[in-house]
Amino acid sequence: MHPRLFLSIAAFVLAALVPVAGHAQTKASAGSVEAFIQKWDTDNDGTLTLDEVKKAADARFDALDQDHDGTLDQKEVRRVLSAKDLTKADPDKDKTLDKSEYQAIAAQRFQAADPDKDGTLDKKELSRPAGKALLRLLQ
Ligand SMILES: [Ca+2]
Ligand SMILES: [Ca+2]
Ligand SMILES: [Ca+2]
Ligand SMILES: [Ca+2]
Repeated sequence: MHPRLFLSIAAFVLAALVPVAGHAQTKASAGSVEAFIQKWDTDNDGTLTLDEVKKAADARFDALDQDHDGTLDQKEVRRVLSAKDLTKADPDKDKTLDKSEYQAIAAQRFQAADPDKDGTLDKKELSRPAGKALLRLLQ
């Protein structure tokens, strides 16, 4: 095969592959909800209860608490909560979140993400905006 012809075929094949890669990425983000459920669904019923979500919140809190002082200051919590959300989640106004305050927002967002009020979140509920807002606190 003529090298130039080969190169143009190679370029064509590469161009054809790019949209496929983009598609795979969209799939991966949908799959991450599934992976998250699998990770925390201790009773393996395919949905998450508030108890299961609280365990995830607990682990996330510990991971965010980089100086291990038992609270999240504004800097530590910045990646998951805006300054406005932090103020709302901080009823004692000490500008930090302790674990019970963090659990309280997770519980609030859990209720918001459960419109059918059956006490569990399935994959569909977790994929909606309210479900995603909860997931931001947990992973
Ligand atoms: Ca479950
Ligand atoms: Ca801390
Ligand atoms: Ca506080
Ligand atoms: Ca539900």
